[in-house]
Amino acid sequence: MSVDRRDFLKVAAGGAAALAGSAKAAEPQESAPPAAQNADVLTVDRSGSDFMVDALKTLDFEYAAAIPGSSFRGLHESLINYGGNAKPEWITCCHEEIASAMAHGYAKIEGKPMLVFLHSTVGLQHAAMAIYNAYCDRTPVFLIVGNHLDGETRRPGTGDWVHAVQDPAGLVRDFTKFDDQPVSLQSFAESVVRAYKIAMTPPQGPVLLAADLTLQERPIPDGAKLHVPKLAATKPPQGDSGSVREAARLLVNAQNPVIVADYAARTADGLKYMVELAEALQAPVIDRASRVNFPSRHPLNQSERAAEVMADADVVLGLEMVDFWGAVNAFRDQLYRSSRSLTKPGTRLISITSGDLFIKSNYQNFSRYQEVDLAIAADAEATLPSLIEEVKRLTDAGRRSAFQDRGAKLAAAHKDTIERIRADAAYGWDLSPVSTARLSAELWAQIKDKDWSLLSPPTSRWVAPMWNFDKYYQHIGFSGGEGLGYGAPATVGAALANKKHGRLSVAIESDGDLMMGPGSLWTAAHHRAPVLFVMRNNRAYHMETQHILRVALRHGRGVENSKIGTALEDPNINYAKIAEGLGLHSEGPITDPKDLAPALKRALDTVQRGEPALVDVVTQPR
Ligand SMILES: Cc1ncc(C[n+]2csc(CCOP(=O)(O)OP(=O)(O)O)c2C)c(N)n1
Ligand SMILES: [Mg+2]
Repeated sequence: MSVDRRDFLKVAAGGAAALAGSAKAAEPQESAPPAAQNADVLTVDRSGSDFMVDALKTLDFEYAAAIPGSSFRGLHESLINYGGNAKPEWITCCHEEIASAMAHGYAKIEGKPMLVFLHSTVGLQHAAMAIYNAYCDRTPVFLIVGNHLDGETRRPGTGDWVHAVQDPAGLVRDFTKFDDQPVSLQSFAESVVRAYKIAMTPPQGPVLLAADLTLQERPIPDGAKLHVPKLAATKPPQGDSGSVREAARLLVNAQNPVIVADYAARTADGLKYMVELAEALQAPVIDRASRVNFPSRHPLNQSERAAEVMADADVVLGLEMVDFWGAVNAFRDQLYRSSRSLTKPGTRLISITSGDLFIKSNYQNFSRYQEVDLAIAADAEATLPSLIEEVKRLTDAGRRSAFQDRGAKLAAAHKDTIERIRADAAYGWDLSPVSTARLSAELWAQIKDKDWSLLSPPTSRWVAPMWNFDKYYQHIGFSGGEGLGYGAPATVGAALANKKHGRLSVAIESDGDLMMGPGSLWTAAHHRAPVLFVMRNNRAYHMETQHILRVALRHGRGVENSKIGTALEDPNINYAKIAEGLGLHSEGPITDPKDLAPALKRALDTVQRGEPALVDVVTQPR
């Protein structure tokens, strides 16, 4: 049944002759109408996509994460050849959700967007959940989706028709800040700059441009006077002076002011101002940890005593709170759900948030409405310097001495709390599977003297209060939209951002989340993202196990079946093998805690040589 080589070559030669014939036909025919003349033009010196790359390059993107797709092949080719595959450099991904989540993680370290290229329709559909996460998490991501607007020039029998769409952005418009589908190159350049500006203005968020295929692939029109507008970043709004003075007056005169922060520190400056404000007032800070808002070991950090400090509060200052209501109320998830206020009657609430300047209706990520006494629609980080100045100006000697007494009590409470958590962490130290406290402590012991950065949420109580977070890049908060599949790709994007700063990137990943996008590990290996992934492998969608347990108990039906649909067992997943297959140094699965420290050491050595590594640790559920 084998193919005869000579016959095969004859057919191939016939094909080549046919091709040569078509090259001849490339000469434009005088008499042919203009459209038919153009149909056989084969080369172009500069296409629209070259200019698109020129426009994008003005914005200094470092990376573009993508999976190739013919709807943006022009842009892809211009980027790697005309643009030299630098600024931005192409990052090869294995799923559009991964590409978008990588950009999400990157922006939280670097403070600016990564580009993401998406194939028309299907690529954007894949990316949608990750875009939602970035939107909820107030993170700038710059997305470009290919599209083929002109039906006359779509290829039959290919993806051109099934992937073409009238309004690509419609799919994600509810959770992007801006979108456009420009039909001229000049308009494309203007939309690129506008989109960047909008993405970066607090509250930050994802933006999407559609790049029309014809616009990418046609030559730049003769004599086109194209201009890329310059970017003037929008200065975030500061609270008006009268309101800031009023807020300072309330805080200085309060007996027990409390500061609660969610997205307050956007940059290193924000963290510095938070410390200055808290120290000026000697007020407790509850860090809701969407960003590193406050040093974890600062004596005024009372995040682990949130309910206690709220109970004493007479003034609460909420900074960039997405869920202010959730911070001042306790909620019980019972058959009939109930809540109670954590604060006493008469407690005054002040809110400073850019969230008051931007809201969309469909998705309900804005949380329950919280009534407040003073609402300042402004960026908290930009407002803090004037608030600090006012607080200092209004503080007389009498208040200062009261503040010192308050601070001393808070410092003692902080110390007691941390000691209690440390004692709790010792329970089950030698258990197998490994206790999550032991995992956290072993990792901390090996990184604490380095310039480290945790590229996963500080979720566990064994991490947030036990590690010494005092730099804004030491964790990247949460996913925002709680859409699983975010963890590992966000880690990779953030690790790429950390790489040039020489920071040691580590992350604690959960198994259910990793299984949604393990391909991100290959991207880490391929692009030499030096990062340590530590698997907190509890072999379950454990949070969901807890939900089923709750409902089963409510129904009085016992707990035996609660693993059905929630356990990731039989077969157990071997993450070390997955990682090895994707090109990473890997260790594990580790079930005996005494094997953990040496495995972490070997993996960290690899990371410090510039390669990613994964340690698979089988753990207790929580
Ligand atoms: C896309 C998506 N699907 C389903 C869920 C519901 N969900 C929330 S937590 C969770 C389990 C997560 O498992 P894992 O990442 O292993 O963490 P664990 O709860 O075991 O600590 C699931 C399925 C979700 N948040 N996102
Ligand atoms: Mg799990």
